[in-house]
Amino acid sequence: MGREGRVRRRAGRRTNVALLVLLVLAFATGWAAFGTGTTTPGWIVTVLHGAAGLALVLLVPWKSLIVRRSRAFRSASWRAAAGLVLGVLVAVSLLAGVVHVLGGFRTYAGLTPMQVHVGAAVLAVPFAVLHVLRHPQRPRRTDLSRRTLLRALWLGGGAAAAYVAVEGVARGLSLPGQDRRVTGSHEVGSDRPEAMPVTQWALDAVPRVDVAIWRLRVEVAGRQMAELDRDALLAMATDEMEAVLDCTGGWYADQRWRGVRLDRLLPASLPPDARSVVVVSVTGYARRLPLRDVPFLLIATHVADRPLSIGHGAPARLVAPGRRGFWWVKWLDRVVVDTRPWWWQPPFPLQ
Ligand code: HEM
Ligand SMILES: Nc1nc2c(c(=O)[nH]1)N[C@H]1C(S)=C(S)[C@@H](COP(=O)(O)O)O[C@H]1N2
Ligand SMILES: [Mo]
Repeated sequence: MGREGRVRRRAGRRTNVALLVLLVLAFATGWAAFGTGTTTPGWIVTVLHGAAGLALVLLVPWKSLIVRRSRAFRSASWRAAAGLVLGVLVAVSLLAGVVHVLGGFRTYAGLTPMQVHVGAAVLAVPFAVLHVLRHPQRPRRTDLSRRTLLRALWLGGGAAAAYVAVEGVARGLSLPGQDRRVTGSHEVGSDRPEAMPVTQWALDAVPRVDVAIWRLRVEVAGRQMAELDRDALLAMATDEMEAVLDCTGGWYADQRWRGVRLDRLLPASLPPDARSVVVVSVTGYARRLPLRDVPFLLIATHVADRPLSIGHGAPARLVAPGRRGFWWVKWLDRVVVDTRPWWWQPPFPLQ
């Protein structure tokens, strides 16, 4: 291999490594953005996510050189096909991300851009793993040169410029994107709960609840402390709070909720080793929250002064101000205080 070939190989390796770093960063910050409002601070994660994702586009000219020179690509082997699928999935995800940002919360042929965005990204994972295993890029000491650092800075600058450009398009054309929250969500149905989407996390479905036999049970350290039927709960439902329901599906709504503050249903003094509270739905869907959240939690029976609809969680749902929608458990069955830490659960629901 001549000098020219070596230089080309090195340039190719750097492009591939940069692409991999950006992909991993985009994937990780995407999930972190889903936690925003609970475990990650404000806009940093979503901006980093958008910039990392958009930076992929800047590397397309270099990547297409590598692809055109590749032997697998020239001989049209199945390995090239797998690489192509990866490229297409990443492109679809990226495009859907931008459509979500600019176009707002709506469906196209039954799917929201956010569903396509996350779906394509998750589908891309096995192809990305396969691709990296097939084409390992061994780092060389020369990769850590000043010139590489300079190129990384250029890429970072380009990513920032691309992000600002998308924001500029949103503002310049007054697209929905200009008003989205730091989580990336668009406003839908504030103060009009009937216009608010009915959303389940993944596999859950709106259940049938027979209010005549429905009870809300409260347990502390294995002992049942209270059991309320709907009338008993309604008689206590005098606490109000305004809170934003922000779904990772890409929309949010600001509502006035009414119900019973959770701390009114719990004994005044809890066991000293109590650490968390599990909020369980009649469907089995559940989230565990730290005990320090209790003073802010509402067991809601009403929204915008009207009883909750079944879709929105009747007879009662959790309102967890500041937390993303997937914590707002609907169709409550029981509330259980125990000694496990709140993080003793998958970071996102599985149901
Ligand atoms: C292949 C991996 C991914 C790529 C390349 C990617 C890329 C992008 C891009 C380019 C945008 C538009 C950014 C903008 O214009 O401001 C975006 C937005 C977004 N993505 Fe991803 N993404 C990926 C995976 C994910 C995953 C796995 C999630 C969540 C689990 C996610 C959640 C989001 C969210 C919430 C937004 C909206 C952010 C905002 O409005 O600023 N992404 N993504
Ligand atoms: N039991 C149960 N509660 C749930 C969910 C679910 O799938 N099952 N989805 C959560 C999610 S992801 C969101 S965004 C909100 C949506 O509330 P809404 O349907 O009233 O808009 O409910 C939360 N509570
Ligand atoms: Mo959600």
